Amino acid sequence: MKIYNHLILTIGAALMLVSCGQQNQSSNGALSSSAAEKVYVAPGEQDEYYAFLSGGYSGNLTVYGLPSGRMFKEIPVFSQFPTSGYGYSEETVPMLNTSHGFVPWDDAHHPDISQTNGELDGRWIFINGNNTPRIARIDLSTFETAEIIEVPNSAGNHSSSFITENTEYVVAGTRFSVPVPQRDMPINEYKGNFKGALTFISVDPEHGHMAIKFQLLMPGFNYDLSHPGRGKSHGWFFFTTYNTEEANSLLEVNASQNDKDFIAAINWKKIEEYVNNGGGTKIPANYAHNVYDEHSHTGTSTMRKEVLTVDPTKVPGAVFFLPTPKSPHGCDVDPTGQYIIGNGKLSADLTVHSFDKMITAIEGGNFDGEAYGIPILKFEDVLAGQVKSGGLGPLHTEFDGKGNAYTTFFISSEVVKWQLGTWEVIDRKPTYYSVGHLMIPGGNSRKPFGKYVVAMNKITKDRYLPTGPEMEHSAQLYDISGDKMELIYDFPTHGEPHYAAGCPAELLAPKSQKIYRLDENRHPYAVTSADGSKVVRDGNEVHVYMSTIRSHFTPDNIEGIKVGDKVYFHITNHEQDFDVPHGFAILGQNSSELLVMPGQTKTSVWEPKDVGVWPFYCTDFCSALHQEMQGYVRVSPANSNVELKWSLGE
Ligand code: CUK
Ligand code: CUA
Repeated sequence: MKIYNHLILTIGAALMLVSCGQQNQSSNGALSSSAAEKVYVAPGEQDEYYAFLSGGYSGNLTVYGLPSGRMFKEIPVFSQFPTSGYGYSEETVPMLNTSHGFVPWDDAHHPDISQTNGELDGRWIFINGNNTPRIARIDLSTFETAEIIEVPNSAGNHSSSFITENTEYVVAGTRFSVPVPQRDMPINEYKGNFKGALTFISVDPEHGHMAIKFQLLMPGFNYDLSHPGRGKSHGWFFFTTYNTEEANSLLEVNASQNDKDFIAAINWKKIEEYVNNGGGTKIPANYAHNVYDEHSHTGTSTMRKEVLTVDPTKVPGAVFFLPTPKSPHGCDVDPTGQYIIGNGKLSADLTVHSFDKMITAIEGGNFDGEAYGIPILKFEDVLAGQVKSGGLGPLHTEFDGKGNAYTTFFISSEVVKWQLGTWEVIDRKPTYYSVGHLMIPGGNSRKPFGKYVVAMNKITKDRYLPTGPEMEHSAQLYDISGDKMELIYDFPTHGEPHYAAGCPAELLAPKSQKIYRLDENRHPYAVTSADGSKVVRDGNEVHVYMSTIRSHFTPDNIEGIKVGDKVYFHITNHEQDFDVPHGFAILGQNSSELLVMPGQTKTSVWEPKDVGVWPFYCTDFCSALHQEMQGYVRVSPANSNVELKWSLGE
C-alpha cells in the first residue's frame, strides 16, 4: 500500500513537471520531464545521500534518504523517546541530566557533521539544544547519542553547533545575553551589564569527547547564527548579531533601530594561543557532562564546576565587528572561505563580506570606532558585494561547490540561486511555503555535493492531506545539477526542521554497525551466557538479570516479589543477528518499554503497587512465536514469606 501511494505521488509529480518541463525544454535538457525517475528509488534499492534533519521542538534528529525523502530513523537526542526507551531506561536517564535536574526535552536546531581538512569525515554529527543550553554528539556508526555537554552562562544556545574544519571545536553561541554569572538584578539594567557567551568546546580527535576550552564573554547582543572560516579563513569564526541596541523589551521595534548590526569575526586560533599561555579567568560554574559508553551500554553524568572565560578586549587582534544590515540571521561562509554572507532579515539585499578585505582593513588599523572596546571595521572596507533584490526576508545560504550560492527567502517563499563574485541572480524557484533553512549535502564544508538542495519550509497548508489543525512541516527537494533548479519532490518532516546536514551514503553505510558484540558487553548487570540469568534481592531492591533470545525470556516466571519492592529488570539481548531487537514491557511500568538491540543490555525499573500476578512481554514482533514471548511476575504482600525464585520451562 505504501509503495502504491508512493507511485501515485511520484507519477503525479511527474505529470505536473511534464507540463512545466515543456515550457522550459531548452534549459532543462532531455530529462526535464523525468522528475519521477529522479526521485524514485525502486524497492530494494538504496538512496544516494543521507540527510539529517533537526527536529526543532521534537528535540531529536531525523534521518532521511535522498532523493527518495524516505525517513529511516529518528535519533533521540534531547527528548525522551519511548520507541527505544531512550531517556526512560536507567542507562540513558543520565544523558538528560543538567544543572537544572532531569530535562527530558529541548529544541534542537543545527546539525553539523564532523570534518577533516574541511571535508565531511562522517564520524560524528553534532546538534544543539537551544532551551537548556546543550550540545550533543551522535556517533555515526551506531546512530546513537554518545555525549551531551551542557553550556553554562549561555541562554538560548542558537548560534550552534557548528564545527571548525578539522573538528578542533564545536562552537556554541548564546542567543540571549544574560547576567554572567547569573544573579538577581533588575531586567532594565540589561544594557552594558548582560553578556553574550561564545563557547568553544574542544573535540578529542580520537574519541570525540567534548570539553569546554573557553568562553568568550562578548557584549550583550543576541548572537543568532555562526559558521566557521575554512580554507584561507580557517582559524576564524563568524557570528551574526542582532539587538545591538541592547533592548530588553518589545524587541520587534526596539531591536530594529540600528541601520546595521554586526557580524562578529573571532580569531579563535589567537584566543586558543592566549588561553594555552595561561590567559583567561576561571570562574565557578555548574554544568553537566554526560557520556554514553558503548561497551557498558551506560551513560554517566558528571557535574563540572569551573569554566575558563576570556574578555575579548584582553586579546588584541582577536575580535572585530563587521557592520551588516539589518538584523542579520544566517551567517554563511562559502567553500573557499573567502566570502561571509550575512542575510539581513529586514534588508532587501544580501551583504557579502570579503575575508581578504577584512584582513587588509584590520592590518590598516582603520576602524569606524568601537563597541565595548571591540574595533568596528568600516562597512565599505570589508564589503565584497551585494546581491540586489534577491527577494524578501533572506535567511540562510548554502553552496554547490560550483561557484553558486542558494539563499532562502522566508517572506517571498523562494530559493534564489546567485553567483559568487558577480552577485548576479541566476534563478529563483518558489517554495511551499515560507522556507527557513536549506541544505546541500556538504554545503557547509570545502567540498559540497551540489546535486540536490532540500528546502525546509515552515508552513505546509495544502501540500498534504489535512490532518486537523496540526500539519507536519514540508520539505522540498530540488535538482540543482543543471543551470536551473528543478523542484522534483515534496516530503513531510517531523518536528520543525531548522538546519540539516547531508552526506553521500557511501561515507556512512559501509561502517554502520549491525550488532553490539555480546562478548564485548561490559554492562555490570549483563547476562552474557545462557545460564547466567538470576534474581538477586538486596533489601527491597530486586535485580533481575534477564536474557532474551527468539522466542523467550530467561527467566519467564518470577515469584517472591513483594509490594514495596523496587524491581530492576536488566535485559540482555542474546541475539547476534542484524536487526533482531527484543522489547520488554510490564503492566503498570511507570516508564516506557525498552527496545534492546542485539548484544545490548538495558534496564527498566518497576515498583509494583498491588499484589497479583503481572505479565510482561516482548514489544517487538521478533519471530513467528513473538506472541509467545511473555512471562509472569508474582507480587505478594509486603510481609509475605513467599520465597524468591525464578524459572524457565518448569
Ligand atoms: S534558525 Cu530556524 S529558520 Cu534556528 Cu537556524 Cu533560521
Ligand atoms: Cu522478542 Cu518479540
